[in-house]
Amino acid sequence: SPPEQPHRTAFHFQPPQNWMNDPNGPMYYNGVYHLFYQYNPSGPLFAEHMYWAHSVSHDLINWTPLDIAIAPTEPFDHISCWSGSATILPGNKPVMLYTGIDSENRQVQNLIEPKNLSDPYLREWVKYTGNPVINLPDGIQHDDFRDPTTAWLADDGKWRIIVGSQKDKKGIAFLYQSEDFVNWSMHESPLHEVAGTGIWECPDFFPVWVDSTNGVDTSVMNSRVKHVLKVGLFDYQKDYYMIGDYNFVNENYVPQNELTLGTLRYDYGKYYASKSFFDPVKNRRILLAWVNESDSEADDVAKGWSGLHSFPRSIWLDKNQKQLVQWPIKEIETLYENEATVENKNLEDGSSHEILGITAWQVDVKLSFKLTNLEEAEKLEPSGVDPQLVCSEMDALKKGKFGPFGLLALASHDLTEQTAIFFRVFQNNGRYIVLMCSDQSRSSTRNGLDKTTYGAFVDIDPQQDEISLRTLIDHSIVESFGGGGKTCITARVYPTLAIKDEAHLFAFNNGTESVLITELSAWSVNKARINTEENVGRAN
Ligand code: DQQ
Repeated sequence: SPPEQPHRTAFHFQPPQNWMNDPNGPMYYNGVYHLFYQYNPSGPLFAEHMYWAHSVSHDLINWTPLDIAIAPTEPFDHISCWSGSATILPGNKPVMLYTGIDSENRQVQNLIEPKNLSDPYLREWVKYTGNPVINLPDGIQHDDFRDPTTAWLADDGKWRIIVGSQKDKKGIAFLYQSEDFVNWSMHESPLHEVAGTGIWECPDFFPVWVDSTNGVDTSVMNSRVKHVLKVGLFDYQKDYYMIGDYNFVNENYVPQNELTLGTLRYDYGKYYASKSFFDPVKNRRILLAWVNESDSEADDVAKGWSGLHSFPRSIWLDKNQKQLVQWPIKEIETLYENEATVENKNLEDGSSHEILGITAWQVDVKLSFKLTNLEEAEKLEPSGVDPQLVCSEMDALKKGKFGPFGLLALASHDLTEQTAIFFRVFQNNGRYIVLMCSDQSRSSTRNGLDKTTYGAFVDIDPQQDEISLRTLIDHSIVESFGGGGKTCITARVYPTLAIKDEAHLFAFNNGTESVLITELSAWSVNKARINTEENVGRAN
């Protein structure tokens, strides 16, 4: 029988085996969600020759694997087929742009289209014979030009895309225009560039409503939207974003926040190469990302696989218009089994409350904390403070006044193993500062794992609002959403004791001030059918 795989997941997307990284070309087309992904069919590590694997779904939860969609076969993608994006052209015609590494080792942009639009699963994809449609620009290094976005169409009839690049460590989003999707010309100035940030990977550019949590189709441009530019910083393996105003007439993008390493990230844990798409069925924008392993390459070889995707999230602009908000898509509820609830439970100094009646290693838990006596909070001057550093110096065992309080996920019965997701509340000049941490330092008795602690501030006022936390726990991934999705932290953990029935879930308070859990709900999450063999037939 095959070896036990306690760290494969139950409801997070992954292939049956081998290496996976970026989500590619997600789209909804004629009743079906499509997800492609960077895949090495020959093993569990990243390789020189990358492919696009392909899965389809009717609900974004259960996925059916199909044949490889793009393989390195032609001079324009001879070495590798890297990331790219889908665009639905007028007449309901999906196409993809992706990066090929050509036979001379240059990164170029290629076009593909479905072979047969009447195949409901779009199994076969045909490479345009005139590829590449975009060549490496002059003065750019051969390996610094990749990851075309979904295109947007303006009133002047021209499509636009951006492509990630760099020159002398200046990160660049090159802007291209086309009237026919085949002939592309570079606009004289990039959409945006920031010195010192290194190459920008997997850029994403999309509108968000200023007054609604609904999604916006990528080509919408009017005074009710702002535009998000997300870039993956290769040097840091982190996704950063800006919110700003875009005017297609002069191709001007003015972010209201400049990209700095301190802020604004989609997720302050492990979360990279994300891509969003507009879901016209439920009128929302959905965000997917690659979450890589925290164990070693030798571990990945032993497991035979590497890489997960985050659980799909809806993404929208916060009502303060200063940041985005993310929340797991509601389809997760179709996997809910039994519910456990707690109401008005006071957690005194040093106490914990075990959440019973659920499967603690496969669970979705939401809770809210109410704090009183806030004037007693410790002082913290936040400017110049690195929240991640505060979280690692003041870990889950370090007593404070308000906090640490939160959840102990994937905990062994004696808490030898635990992943602590918690808050601390400080004050400074009459305002309160909420810190959110995900502490992996005790997540496994095993050595040789990356157990970095993550942390970020949550922009909420604990005097007005309760402090909420939602965490999705799935064997080796812990995705946490603080303040209703204002601050997100994803971690990978490899417990050895806290697996299966031996995994426990607690709410805890290690601060001297007591905190009140006003409400808590937790649901066991059933296993989804994700790329499993028994699911293959379902597409036929
Ligand atoms: N992964 C792809 C590239 C992209 C990078 C290669 C981001 O296209 O820049 O697998 O993780």
